[in-house]
Amino acid sequence: MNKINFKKIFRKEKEKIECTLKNFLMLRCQRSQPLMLAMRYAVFSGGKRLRPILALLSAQVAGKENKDSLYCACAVELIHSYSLVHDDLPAMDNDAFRRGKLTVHRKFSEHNAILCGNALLVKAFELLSRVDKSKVKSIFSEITQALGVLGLIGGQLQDIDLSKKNLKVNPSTKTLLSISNKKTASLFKAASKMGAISGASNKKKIKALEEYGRNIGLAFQFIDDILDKEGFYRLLGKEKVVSEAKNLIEVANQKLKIFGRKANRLYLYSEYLLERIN
Ligand code: GRG
Repeated sequence: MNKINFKKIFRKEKEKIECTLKNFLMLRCQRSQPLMLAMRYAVFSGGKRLRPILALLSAQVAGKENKDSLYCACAVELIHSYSLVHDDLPAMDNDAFRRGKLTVHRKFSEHNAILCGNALLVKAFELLSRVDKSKVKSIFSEITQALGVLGLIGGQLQDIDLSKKNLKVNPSTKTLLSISNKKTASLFKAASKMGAISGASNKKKIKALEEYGRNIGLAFQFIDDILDKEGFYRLLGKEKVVSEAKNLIEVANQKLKIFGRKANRLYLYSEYLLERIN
């Protein structure tokens, strides 16, 4: 499979995700209310959809993609969108722009942004509640772990504490790793594991894809830091961070060995992430 094919695959997966999200966020009766507009603005403003694509590819590699895979993929993207809306708030990063556009609180006001984030999280769980009875429990368990104090919420708090202290001290690699594992890698890990659970019931396959997601998620953060000249980039310098990202991607790819050629799409996904810095 070559790069052109992968672009095609990527586009196809993205279309499925856009279509499901659009249908799901078409709240007919209240279409023009500021809250609904804010929710759609948050979700449809040019995100790359990396996490839901990972969920769908994981389902395909583990076994077979189905309706549940799409629910998991879209729920993860709604949660990602929620986390960005709240991350931008004045009490957090206080950002005016995201993806080149005004942040949700700047465009729709702060209270709408807070409620928009909350509503997106609730919507994500509404989608997940549609998953088949036999899988819904393990999927809920995975996503709640990823979001809790040992995941996104804990990582966000650690990050805020750090930025307050940062004027005086530089973070250690250990602290940055802990934040990145919680804030970023945990949602990638949840995406690949939930996708895998939706597509198969073989524990070994699910574990391998969970490990792939965790490593690729951390690699994504290293790469993001290089692009933004922040975090690991500032701490370790470009050369070291590129080399660490490559190592992590290598480790992630090793986890795919058990799938043989069926994992080709995920090898290309790994390559795609790395290409962002080339
Ligand atoms: C979700 C329960 C819950 C709590 C939220 C606010 C918060 C707690 C966490 C913040 C997490 C955060 C902002 C992590 C940053 C991760 C990151 C590098 C995002 C950028 O990802 P891309 O490049 O984004 O995939 P696009 O724009 O493509 O969607």
